[in-house]
Amino acid sequence: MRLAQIFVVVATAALVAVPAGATPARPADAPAYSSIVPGTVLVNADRRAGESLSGPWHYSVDPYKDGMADFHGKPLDVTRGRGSDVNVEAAMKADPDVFFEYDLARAPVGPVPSAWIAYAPELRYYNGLMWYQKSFDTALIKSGQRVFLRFAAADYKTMVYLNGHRVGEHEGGFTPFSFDVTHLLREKNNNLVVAVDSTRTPDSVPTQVTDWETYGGLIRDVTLVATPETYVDDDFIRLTTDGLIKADVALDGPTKAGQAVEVSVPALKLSLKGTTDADGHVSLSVRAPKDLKRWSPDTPTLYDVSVKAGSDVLTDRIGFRTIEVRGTQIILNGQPIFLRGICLHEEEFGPNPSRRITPEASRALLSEIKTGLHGNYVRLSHYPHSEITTRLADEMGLLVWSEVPVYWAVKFDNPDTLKVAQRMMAENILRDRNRASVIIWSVANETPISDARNSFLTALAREAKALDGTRLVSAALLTGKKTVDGHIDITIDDPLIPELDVMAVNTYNGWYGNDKIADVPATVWHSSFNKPLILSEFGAASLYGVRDPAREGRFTEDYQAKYYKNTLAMADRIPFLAGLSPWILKDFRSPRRQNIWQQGWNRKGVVSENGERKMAFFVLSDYYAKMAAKQ
Ligand code: GCB
Repeated sequence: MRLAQIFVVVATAALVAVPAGATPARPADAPAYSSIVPGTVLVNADRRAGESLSGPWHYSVDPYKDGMADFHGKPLDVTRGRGSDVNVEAAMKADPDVFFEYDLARAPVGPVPSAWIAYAPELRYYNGLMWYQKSFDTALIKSGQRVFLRFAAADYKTMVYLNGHRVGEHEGGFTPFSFDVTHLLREKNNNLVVAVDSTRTPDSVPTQVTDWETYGGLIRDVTLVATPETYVDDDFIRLTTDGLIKADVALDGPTKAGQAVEVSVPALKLSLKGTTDADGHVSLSVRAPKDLKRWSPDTPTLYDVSVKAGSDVLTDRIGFRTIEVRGTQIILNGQPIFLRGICLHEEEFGPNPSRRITPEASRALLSEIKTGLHGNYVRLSHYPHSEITTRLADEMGLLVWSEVPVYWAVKFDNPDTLKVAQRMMAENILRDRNRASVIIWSVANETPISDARNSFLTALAREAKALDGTRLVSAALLTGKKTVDGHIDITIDDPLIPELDVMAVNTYNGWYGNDKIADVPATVWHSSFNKPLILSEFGAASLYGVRDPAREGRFTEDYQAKYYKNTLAMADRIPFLAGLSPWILKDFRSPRRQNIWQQGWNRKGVVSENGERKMAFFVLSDYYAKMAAKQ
């Protein structure tokens, strides 16, 4: 893969008010997606100097989107309304004739990051537009320094106004975005207004119907990130299968061309040096030293790495490992590995989650997989999870499947929907390409086959490869089934498979459909592709503590445990199987699930929402422990 393919970016006016630099020329062979890759990557932003804007923010509901349009629906200039720099209280005191229908700086207060559903009982089911406001001082204004306003994620559409100026907007609920606000900041009393609209539409990604809670709001950290004027905007540092450590670096700023760059790994006595081209890019490589300790789940070695360019020094902790497929096997560092995993939604333990993923919350979830289940792998479904989680997976030694929310029936025939999905995928890959834990980029989940879907997903799969040729590409697929000679017979034949490195199938025989749970172990699987298969989902629901050993009825722990035993027995008979991620670690909120056992929760967790282990947990844990002992 060539750096030029990655970094051909356009700082579109829609995205940044103060463009991040001149637009580099687009080489003739650059793929068509390049124009929608965001202008500012700000790689590794969570390790840069800056100031946190997390903490208490004012919030104000706007279900009729009054701040966006007048009473006849004519669009409003928001910088003259809620996005203005007016102090409502002072203005009304100063002039008795003046009035406003809003007062963001005196609206109620809630914590950021957090979904707003936890702010007040009446917001529990609120989906729509929410205005946020925060006043802050900053010590970051210095000559020769740039300051970016970064959102680690906001769900779903975000419009940003600073000190009465429109800064930009972003669509997509799970990936980071940044704006250069150097020229808009003042030292005292900055007025930051952010409108977040959680409304899903038929054209959004995902659409209105999913099987999880829409956690609207500023769900991840908001920060001011400081960099020198010319800074390292992107780097991609990895071990390749031909034994090289490669580093691609892209600078942004007025002196990005002809700049000396040095990538060092002091513990390995490695120093890669070069000079950037006219676009601010440089590609470096060196043979990996013999004493390199490869990252793996058993030995999650991370090295301190620094990237120096001019006055910028960006540090990271990076693991080096290779991942590839050989026939029906997944190969980590040259050795076959079976993925002992489980799926995970981004939802913390507890009775009232609000997608508040702190390092402690993430560690609690991942520890249950790594230590509790003896796992080596997690499927972060169904959208990019917090960078806190992928960094922790690096540190703890868990392989990761990372996914974009092209879920069920998105508008495959809408080119704008494809652009949204492409941007999300690019933002996700550019954020996490340096995480050794991430081995699979997934482009979709359970999508209905059609020509439009096939070409939409083909475009995504090819882009994932173009952005990162070192990882595997997959998608969670569905299959048909037949009954042949009294057994369930499944053939994997999705037309997308030629585009994928790894086949993945969600299968629920014994839970959904008419098949008897007793017939599941004898299921025969066929594949005409010489590729590895992951069972990316299987699962059954139970309410923790509900037992029925005699009948083993639905929604009891006994049923779920039996389902796990039988499905794992089926898995044992699939010769091309390379991994498992049953559905799912923890019971999670889903408004679709409303029977007496569920009441707004999908109960397919092997632990309850509070972390109590169900019988199925122990079935899986024993199975993985035995497998780990053999590997
Ligand atoms: C699936 C979906 C997942 C659902 C799960 C279920 O196949 O991929 O998002 O939550 O089934 O519980 O039915």
